[in-house]
Amino acid sequence: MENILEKIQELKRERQAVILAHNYQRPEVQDIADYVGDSLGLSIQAASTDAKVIIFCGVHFMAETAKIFSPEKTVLIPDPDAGCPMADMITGEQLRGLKAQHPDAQVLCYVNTSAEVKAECDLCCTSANAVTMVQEVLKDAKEIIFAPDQYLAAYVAEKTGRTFIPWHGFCPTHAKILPEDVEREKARHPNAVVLAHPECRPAVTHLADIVASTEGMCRYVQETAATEIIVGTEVGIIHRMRKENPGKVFYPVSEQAVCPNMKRITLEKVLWSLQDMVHEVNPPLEIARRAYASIEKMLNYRS
Ligand code: CIZ
Ligand code: SF4
Repeated sequence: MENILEKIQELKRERQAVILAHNYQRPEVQDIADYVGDSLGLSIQAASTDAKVIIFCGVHFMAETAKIFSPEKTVLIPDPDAGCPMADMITGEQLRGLKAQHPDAQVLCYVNTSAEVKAECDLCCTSANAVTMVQEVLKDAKEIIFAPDQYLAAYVAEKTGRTFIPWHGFCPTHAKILPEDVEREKARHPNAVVLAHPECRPAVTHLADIVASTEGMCRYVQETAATEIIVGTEVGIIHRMRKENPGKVFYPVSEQAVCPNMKRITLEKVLWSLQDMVHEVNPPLEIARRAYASIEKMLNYRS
């Protein structure tokens, strides 16, 4: 163990690399990272460093976003098969088909999409700013296509009173969280506050005290007076919450909420990635340029 950690640090210096870990990464991967956070925050943070190489410990679309923000840096993902099933539920071609059916609609896409899909959108949003984007940037839009997450779309529709032309994507990990899980944990821990991610089913978010993005959750748990918290998102985030809040107790709402793609990234793969300079993520320049245009419009509305 000691050995692999030392090797990673040594190679990181040699390559002038920065290591980013998403909030859902394995504890030991989070612990070697320079920054831990959500996909947009990490991509923005990495762009502001003078590193030559970014090692993105997360899923493919996140590494693409990092490359879109840092075209001059080499972006590597330690496992090229770490994809996001939700992002893969819509392709550029499918979105072009939907746009052809609704030529007057504005197209809002969640960050959990490929660069190719972002390039087809008018506007991108995160789970932290989706409500604001609809209320402010799209307030005059007559029709809005919202892809790919049907549950995030349902949550934003409830909050804003707007309806969307939906796409039927979802996150298989968050879909595993059921209302009975929330009821069970609430009964076990009656004083705990319940957090849920908006990728959860509406039947789950309706039972939560707070619905928030991963960064919103991390901020909330630091600020709240509550000392017991039931966490309704991917279990990996609990490592960071425990580290940042040693006096508080965290319970996963469901042990089933594990993203197998996030867990594909291991310390060994981080080491090999640095050693062999693999696996590069580099969307075509024209796609990256158009994807950036849809991301850029949300940068003033980050949370
Ligand atoms: O963009 C991210 O990092 C995701 C997918 C989740 C979140 O709520 O931060
Ligand atoms: Fe995709 Fe869900 Fe995994 Fe996030 S937790 S990367 S949305 S499958």
